[in-house]
Amino acid sequence: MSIKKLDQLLKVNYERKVKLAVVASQDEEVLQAIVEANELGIAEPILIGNKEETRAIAREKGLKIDDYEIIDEKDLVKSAEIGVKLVSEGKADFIMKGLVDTSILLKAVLNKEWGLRTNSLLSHVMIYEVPSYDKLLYLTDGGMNLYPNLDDKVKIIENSIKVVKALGNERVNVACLAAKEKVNPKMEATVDAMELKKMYEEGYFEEGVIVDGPMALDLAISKKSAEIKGYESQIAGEADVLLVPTIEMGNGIGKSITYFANGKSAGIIMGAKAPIVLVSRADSHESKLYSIALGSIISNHLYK
Ligand code: COD
Repeated sequence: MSIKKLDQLLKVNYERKVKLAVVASQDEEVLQAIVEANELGIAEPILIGNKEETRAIAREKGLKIDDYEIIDEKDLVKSAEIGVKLVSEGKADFIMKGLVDTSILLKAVLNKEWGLRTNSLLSHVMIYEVPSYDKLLYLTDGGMNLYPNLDDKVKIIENSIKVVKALGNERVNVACLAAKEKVNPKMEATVDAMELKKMYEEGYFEEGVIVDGPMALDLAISKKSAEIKGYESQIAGEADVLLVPTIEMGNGIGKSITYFANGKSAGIIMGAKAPIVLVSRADSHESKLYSIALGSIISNHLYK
């Protein structure tokens, strides 16, 4: 099944109910999303955090968590370590951030002794459903890597391809974004995009993937704009992946989709030994649930 809308993530026939380690579970919105995900057969939680507070929130909100395993740990750094170790020891399939700073969780994930590093780069992929675009958009990396170089961008693209393919798509159109479509040596984004396109033309990326650029955002998502500007590309107006050159561009596009265009979203960190669900406090409850479902699909597909 190919996922074209985010609510389809909730209707997938999950092969197995994967185990989700939740770091710092004392968060109302996170608990709500987890309970719902569990009821839908998407993931079975193991909670790590302040047991008393977690139970109190659940009682107050009428959430049934009596059957859940809860590891009592009030210290946030230690909670992150326990969560990461549960995954590295194979006792959990993926991990989610609760009421803890992103950097605390990511530093635990990156720990050289017991973390979840691989030879790849960890990178963030955010999926957006936008009313004015008839495909899902995979924005990367607006969440983790600050100023990726060319090698990093190759790995960021590879991580995003895994997500697009896990959602049942064989073709992946990757648009390497910049501020313009002509290469300007003073604009690193344009130079890197040209190199990435060259790598694609030389057959570097896997089958079904097209990488093109540099292009501005309008050319990636609007055929009309490409026609008016006489921009020729097999993927103009039909991008799946939007590769951004900096975290600021990614963050700006993502927030614009959410706040100006009423977009829905789901996000995940790829490139580690297991998917990492990193939701922001401001994300809607729906978005948190979609992100858990995305993590579960990826666990089912890529980390069986
Ligand atoms: N993938 C694999 N290894 C990495 C990565 C990565 N993406 N980033 C760093 N590492 C490794 C480095 O090779 C090094 O060995 C170690 O981790 C520490 O690297 P530093 O010193 O560059 O990184 P830190 O510890 O200062 O911070 C790493 C973070 C992931 C926390 C940092 O990249 C970060 O703060 N990213 C932005 C998160 C953020 O604020 N997002 C905003 C929107 S939510």
